[in-house]
Amino acid sequence: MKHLIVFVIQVALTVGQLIPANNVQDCAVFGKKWMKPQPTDDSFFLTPYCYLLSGKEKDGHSARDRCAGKTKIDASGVVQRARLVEINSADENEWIWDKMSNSKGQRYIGMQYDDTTMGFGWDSGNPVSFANWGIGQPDNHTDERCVVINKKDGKWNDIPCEKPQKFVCQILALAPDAHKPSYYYLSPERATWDDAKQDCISKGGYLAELESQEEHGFVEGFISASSITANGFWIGARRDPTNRSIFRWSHSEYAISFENWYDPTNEPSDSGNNEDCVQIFYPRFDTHEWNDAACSTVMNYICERKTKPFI
Ligand SMILES: *[C@@H]1O[C@H](CO)[C@@H](O)[C@H](O)[C@H]1NC(C)=O
Ligand SMILES: *[C@@H]1O[C@H](CO)[C@@H](O)[C@H](O)[C@H]1NC(C)=O
Ligand SMILES: [Ca+2]
Ligand SMILES: [Ca+2]
Repeated sequence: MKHLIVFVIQVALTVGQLIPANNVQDCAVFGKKWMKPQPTDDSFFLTPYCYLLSGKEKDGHSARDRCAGKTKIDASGVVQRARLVEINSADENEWIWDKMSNSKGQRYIGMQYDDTTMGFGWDSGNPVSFANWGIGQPDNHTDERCVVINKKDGKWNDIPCEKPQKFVCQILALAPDAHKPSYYYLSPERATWDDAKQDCISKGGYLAELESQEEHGFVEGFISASSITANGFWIGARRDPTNRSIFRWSHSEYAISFENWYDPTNEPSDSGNNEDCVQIFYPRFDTHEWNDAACSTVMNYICERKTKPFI
């Protein structure tokens, strides 16, 4: 009987870890039309953003400006700025498309043609990790540099930016604490992913959650400047045991949205169906990109915290 109780408690804790951290603000703070995915939605997914489906039509550039004009100053004085939506997963696409069923027309998203890269890119500069073009698109049919999501099928199409359309904005909706600058710690010692996670917690932090190109770049600089010679650094991403194709940050419990895989055609490779944890490769491959590796591997790690620098 005693064993049974212990077993039940362990199951409860495991499930508890999969519940998203409740640090997304009520989207109503941005205005009454802002919304976020609800667990009751057919296409619920985890996201740190609130979304707005515009009522008005604007040309592509004005739509971008309209989103960027929607700002909010959080409690720590950081200005949050909305943007045309950046769609990073099939789940996010599905949810937005589903919300579009209540109104007419296709809608601009935050993607346009970039002459430098000669391809379509996100306004943020984030890598395009997900795309959902309709058949034969983008076709540049009549000088088409802006991108819409279709109402009919949720697919994307390039269209002329001059065309007035409705649009979708998004804004980061993490509680103010999430916008405080982070401090990082590169461990000189090596540990399994679980022990590394525990050590970060004991230091008042958590295994690093690298959530943007900007944050990643900062940490890469930190690694390059350090004298630690390591084969890799654990970070806080790990496969969700209920769906191993999803990686979650262990502290915030969000599914990762920014990702930075080493050779994305091969990684994450899940070799031996046993690669649940994520490392930054360094310096063996002279890169700071990500690889999935067995969590029992012993390596260096990176902790992050908001309160004060690690000493
Ligand atoms: C798209 O079409 C316009 C003219 O219709 C042309 O000037 C432009 O170079 C084309 N862009 C690409 C990427 O082919
Ligand atoms: C797991 O997640 C992926 C990516 O979101 C999704 O495509 C797939 O259907 C999910 N699988 C299950 C069994 O839920
Ligand atoms: Ca087109
Ligand atoms: Ca791998």
